Amino acid sequence: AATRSYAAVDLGASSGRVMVGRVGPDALELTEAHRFPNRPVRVPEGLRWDILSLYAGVLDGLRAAGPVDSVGLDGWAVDHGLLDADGALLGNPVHYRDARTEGVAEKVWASVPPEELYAATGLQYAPFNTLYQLVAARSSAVFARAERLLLIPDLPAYWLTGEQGTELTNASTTQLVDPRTRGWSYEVASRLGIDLGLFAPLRRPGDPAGVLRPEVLKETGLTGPVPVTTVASHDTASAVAALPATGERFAYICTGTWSLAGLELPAPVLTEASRAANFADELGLDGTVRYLRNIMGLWLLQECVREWGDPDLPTLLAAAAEVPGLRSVVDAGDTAFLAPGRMPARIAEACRVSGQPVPDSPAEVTRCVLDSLALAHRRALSQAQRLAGHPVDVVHIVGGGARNALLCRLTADACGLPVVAGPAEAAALGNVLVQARAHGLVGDRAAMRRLVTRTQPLTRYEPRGGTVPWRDAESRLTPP
Ligand code: LFR
Repeated sequence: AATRSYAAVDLGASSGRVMVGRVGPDALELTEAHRFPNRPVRVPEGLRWDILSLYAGVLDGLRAAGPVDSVGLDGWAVDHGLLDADGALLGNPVHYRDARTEGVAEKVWASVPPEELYAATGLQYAPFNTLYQLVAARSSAVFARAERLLLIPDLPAYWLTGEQGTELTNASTTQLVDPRTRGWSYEVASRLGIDLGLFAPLRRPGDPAGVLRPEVLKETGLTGPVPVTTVASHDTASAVAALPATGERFAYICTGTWSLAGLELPAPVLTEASRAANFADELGLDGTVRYLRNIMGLWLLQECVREWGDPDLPTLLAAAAEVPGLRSVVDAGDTAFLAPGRMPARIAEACRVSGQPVPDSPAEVTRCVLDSLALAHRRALSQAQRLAGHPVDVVHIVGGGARNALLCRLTADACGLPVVAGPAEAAALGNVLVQARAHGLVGDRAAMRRLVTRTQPLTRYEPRGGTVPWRDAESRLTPP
């Protein structure tokens, strides 16, 4: 039977990649065409993304991919580029870890109290939500010239096609979308003086997004027409779309720089208890709700490893597996760990302040980080089930952390639930599958997931040892 090829551009906080997915009635095969580093750059005005180097990586990747039936783009959320009246980029996009949003939330809350903001948008408090970034930028010189705002994956999509749009799943991370109507929250925007006309029209996964421009074809050696298809452009939404899940009683953890832990729901949870627990109602494929919490994720380890001069990771993880578990834990949901730098010292300090043994060697610090992540996964998933009234029997771990056996095993133990780990490239797979579906090659969301389950290697971890030690460890941390 016929197979088709789709290029998935997947932009992550530490690397970007162009993957080629071959899809047939009973086949799904992903190969890497090109991977390139994403290195944020600190300049005097702050922390910035090198978006042009990422775009060069996208073009290199499309050249390496060769002939494809369509291209889709996904990437990290909340960040954006500003364009002037001629459609030219105004400076480098600001990194969500930049300090410009410090103290901004309090200003916003003076106009729209946090309770009202949550009831209207269902988004968790995070200092970097696009809303706070826009309020922080409002009086800057660049902002005065801005006529258009494009979210990160929509920006290279514009450069490839000449067409502008705002993809809905990613728009739901701006805190300017109402998760009930799945449209803009005009009231929140107007009360904060944010002009929604800055955003290009909304488009949904599956919508056509233009064709590669003639110059792009020339530069990549591709033969046109090559359509660009809108996918679930928030990387986490793409990853959730490709979960190897059956039925409804599942939870997921998308692991990478972040851990996004939660549930897929038919409708948002907007209760005050949910706000107090800081859960987000982000939008997923087909109008689903990704009810989840942001946990610091492997960022904690990446930053330690950077500080230690990049030791061999498998060796470090093997040593961490030998360290006695749960000696010290930190709150891996704490935004105190958001900014880069001095991570081992900050972790040690958090242990000291909470009266626990201070981890010393890299193996001990690594164990503390992985125990803390597993504990945060446990806490998020048990709260999500309770707040949504949606019990689960299994936890899917996808993304880079699915390759980290120790993290998967500890998460199974902490949650007291079986963990199914994989696929690691879930975001790229979700990107490919939404393109394939738009072109009639796969059926509905359930059929997409069945195809992932049948074709991708998965590893199952059964919980061991009971959850009592985890409950005890939890009591050492202050409640969220
Ligand atoms: C993961 C992710 C998260 C989002 C964070 C910042 O890559 O997209 O979902 O909260 O990055 O954009």
